[in-house]
Amino acid sequence: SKKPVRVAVTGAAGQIGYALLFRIASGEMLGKDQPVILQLLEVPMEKAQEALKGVIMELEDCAFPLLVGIEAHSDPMTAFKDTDYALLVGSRPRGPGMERAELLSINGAIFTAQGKALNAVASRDVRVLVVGNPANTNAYIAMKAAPDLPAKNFTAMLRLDHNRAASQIAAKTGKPVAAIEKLAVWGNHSPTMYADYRFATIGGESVKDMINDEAWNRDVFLPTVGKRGAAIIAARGLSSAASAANAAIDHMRDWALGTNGAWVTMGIPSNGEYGIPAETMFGYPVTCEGGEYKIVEGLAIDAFSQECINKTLAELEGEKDGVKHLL
Ligand code: NAX
Repeated sequence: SKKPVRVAVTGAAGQIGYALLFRIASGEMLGKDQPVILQLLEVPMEKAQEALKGVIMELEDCAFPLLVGIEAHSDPMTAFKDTDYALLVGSRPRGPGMERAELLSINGAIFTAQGKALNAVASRDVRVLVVGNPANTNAYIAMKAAPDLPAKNFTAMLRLDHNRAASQIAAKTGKPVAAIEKLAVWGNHSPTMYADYRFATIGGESVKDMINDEAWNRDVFLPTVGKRGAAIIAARGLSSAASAANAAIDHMRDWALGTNGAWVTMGIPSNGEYGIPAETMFGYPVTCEGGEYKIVEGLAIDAFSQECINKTLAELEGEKDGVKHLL
């Protein structure tokens, strides 16, 4: 049988953690033959640590055959020890009346500390996914704080946007969601992201031709996908959790086990592809194979798409600017 791998999850007692940990432990992320050790991080506050204990009791009570170890931590320097995968879910969400600069600086401190800890103690090959918002900029901060680790191993979650877009297209075309190929989401995990179905196909047929409605793309599809998080908060009174956890599982599973040629979206550090400045943590269409992702290159960018990409890039550059004093 396979050697266990270490999976660190931060914010483990939160909403997304509760929807995520049981699926990692059951083998949905890394495969039904891959034993895992969970290294769970929460803030040191007693309430959070108590809640984490409760989650661990439930994990134990599932008696998952693949779950061969569970650890509770309050310090990233121990939580990330030798970890092979790190899912950075915990962050400080924007509170009422909180200024953007304040949000960026609180999270800047969290992700600088976590990046440094990964740099110091994680596996040299650790694969990192940042879910906590602002996800792209938090991933960028962690990457910059971990100079001894490969920058390409730091990623941000755009997969929820990708899955939301796929689901809207399935509803519009009346086709099964699993039949949609070659979808892309560019940019920041925020309402500025650009979900792009110009290259998408269903059964070899162009989705753009099937829909054939530019006004729907601009006035319905993009705003629906962009504002989906807010719509869920309005309906549920809480932000998306199960769908976010599901997207995190999809992101890590595809990265680790491959996509067989299928396109998925990952937030990854740019090497200048599509004119995005190097190191920008940007959503790109990728394929994965052998534990590595590869950007889908050579796609034509028309004027409308360029405008959308410029807008989401400008937002990311603004966030980057807001944290540069921390790096
Ligand atoms: P919760 O508030 O339910 O849970 C967050 C947990 O993180 C809390 O238990 C908190 O104690 C812990 N935490 C905070 N700072 C920490 C730190 N420095 N180290 C360890 N743990 C820490 O939030 P939840 O609904 O689980 O959402 C978590 C994050 O995901 C939020 O930032 C949220 O904005 C973000 N999201 C990102 C999405 C994406 O697509 N990238 C979508 C869903 C979600 O909104």
